Amino acid sequence: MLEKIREDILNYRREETKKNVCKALNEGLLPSEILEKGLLGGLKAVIEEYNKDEIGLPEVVLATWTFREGMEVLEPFLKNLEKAKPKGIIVIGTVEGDIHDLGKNIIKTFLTVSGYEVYDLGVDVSAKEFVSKAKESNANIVAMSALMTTTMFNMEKVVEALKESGIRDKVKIIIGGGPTNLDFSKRIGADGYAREGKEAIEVVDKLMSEMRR
Ligand code: B12
Repeated sequence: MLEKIREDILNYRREETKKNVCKALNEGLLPSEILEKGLLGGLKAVIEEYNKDEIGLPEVVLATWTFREGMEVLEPFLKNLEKAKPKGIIVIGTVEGDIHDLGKNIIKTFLTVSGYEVYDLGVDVSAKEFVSKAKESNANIVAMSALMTTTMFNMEKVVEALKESGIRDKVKIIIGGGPTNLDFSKRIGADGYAREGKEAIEVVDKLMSEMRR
């Protein structure tokens, strides 16, 4: 069944994806397994095809729509795993000028499933919006995504805006996305960086425990 879902994404079969995610859930497969081996497995294979120039951006868009429809079916089941008091509050978004959100949405899902309350500001989020939501929600963590070399520098604007608003010492900042790395996170004054979902949970857990000290 997981292989079928992977194939559905690779062939942009939206209805089949939804049906097969339901079937997999009915068969008792773990939601986390359906996410990692089925939906994400398919998406990663599509990105590989794109990187090898075997398909173009329109096909990637079709695959991302298919992935999203599968996620819509799966997400409530992932969330049901964790109902306890949240481990912390996170504000997440893709920075200004950037509309890539697949990676950000995956990180949001991982953090939600691991027990955090996550407020998603969406894409093309200004520094002002990050600051105002962080204040309003009493956030512990601000998480930013950027997929382009042209937009990654807007992350630094958010760090500066958090400083100017006086709440920099109340929040930890984690960043991620294609062109970013640990060095860059340090250079712009963020507190952490992660390459993917599991690592993001580890880094955020560590930042939370540093804050409690
Ligand atoms: C899919 C895609 C699109 C889709 C986006 C759909 C969507 N809803 O997101 C569409 C077709 C809309 C698109 C548009 C554009 N794109 Co585009 N796109 C891609 C592509 C092929 C894949 C990105 C992706 O979704 N990967 C899959 C996800 C799951 O991985 P990810 O995003 O990397 O996320 C993981 C990690 O990075 C990390 N992570 C991500 N965010 C965060 C946040 C935190 C806090 C943490 C801890 C971790 C983390 O964890 C994630 C999960 O593992 C990349 C090429 C590539 N190979 O990456 C180009 C790419 C990013 N796009 C690019 C470009 C140029 C564009 C356009 C300008 C194209 C155009 N000419 O119009 C527009 C951008 C418009 C804008 N203003 O943003 C360039 C950027 C080049 C650069 N300057 O750096 C790339 C690199 C392609 C290329 N080689 O030229 N794109």
